Amino acid sequence: ERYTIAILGATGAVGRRMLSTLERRGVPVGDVRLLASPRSAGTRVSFRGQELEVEAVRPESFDGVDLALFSAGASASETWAPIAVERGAIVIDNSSAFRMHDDVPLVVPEVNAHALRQHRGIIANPNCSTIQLVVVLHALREFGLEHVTISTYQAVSGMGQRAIDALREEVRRTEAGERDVTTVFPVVKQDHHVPMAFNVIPQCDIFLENGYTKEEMKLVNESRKILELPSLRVTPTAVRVPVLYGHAESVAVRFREPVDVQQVRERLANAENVVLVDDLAACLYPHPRMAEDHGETFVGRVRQDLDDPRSILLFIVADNLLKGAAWNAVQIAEKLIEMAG
Ligand code: A2P
Ligand code: 11C
Repeated sequence: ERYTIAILGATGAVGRRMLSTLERRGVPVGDVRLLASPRSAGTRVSFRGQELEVEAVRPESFDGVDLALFSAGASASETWAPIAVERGAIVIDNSSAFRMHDDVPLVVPEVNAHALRQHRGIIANPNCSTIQLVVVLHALREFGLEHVTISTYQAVSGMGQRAIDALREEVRRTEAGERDVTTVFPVVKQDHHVPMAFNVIPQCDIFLENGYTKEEMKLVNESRKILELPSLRVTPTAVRVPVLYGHAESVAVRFREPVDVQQVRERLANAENVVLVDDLAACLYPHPRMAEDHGETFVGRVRQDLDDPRSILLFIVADNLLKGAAWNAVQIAEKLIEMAG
């Protein structure tokens, strides 16, 4: 059997990778429909040696579609997901629109593939910084997770294609001698902009009333839902850095009992789709350029807290557009196909 697949947001940073990931993987793809806004209708994109044309999304776009992968932002998902489901498609949604809904599974296949059985047409793909965190936490859950303290170093591609272009422009203009170069950071739609080139910005997405950013609260709430640990303590700080691809995270995990660092390393070395890179003699540790174009989550700098035998420090890196978005969505599609077969 071949599946008809639609990609909404096909011209975006994640949408393009959804298509290239489908191309590389063994998903039995029949017809592919590339959908976006009227702005980019007519754009040509190649898939398995063919030129496909991007269409402006309309309700009929979803007729006959088996799986619809969405990555066009939360408001497009709110509009189009119910229509796609009504027309018979299963939606795998990369936006934040439905993630915290009780009847929507929020899935990282290595962690909670079982939740897929409960879906009612929509499955949510988690936030990028959350996915790579829970892949690693899940591997260590047998030690008793109690408290996770995390600081992120997030690539600009998390904000979409426009931010990738904007960082390159800021670098060019700064190198040309312009001062105070700003474009779209930290939030495109916000009036106040801060230079991103040669800088670090402790704001990802908008601030909420509690003084945390939306990105920080996604780390808290989505991790609890995926791990099914509603009272897990998570203390987040999300930071944007001038990196194009790959989010990094400095994480301290406190367990319920004292843990042995060697046992932690062994668990990580054997965890599904985790690569332990931790050879200090060779100065080997994960970094974003290492993770670029890979589907795995990389972890290193594994060490014991200096004073607390219950805490372990880690450095976690993954390609935010792949494991953080497109690849995780395609993994969900593969699981659904496997479950149907
Ligand atoms: P378009 O190229 O027509 O603007 P990114 O995350 O890289 O910014 O990409 C966002 C993707 O979502 C693009 O493919 C964009 O298409 C698409 N998109 C944004 N808003 C809508 C919308 N209202 N309806 C359909 N597609 C949308
Ligand atoms: C970022 N994590 O790096 C964001 C992008 O909820 O899917 C993804 C936002 C989301 O800016």
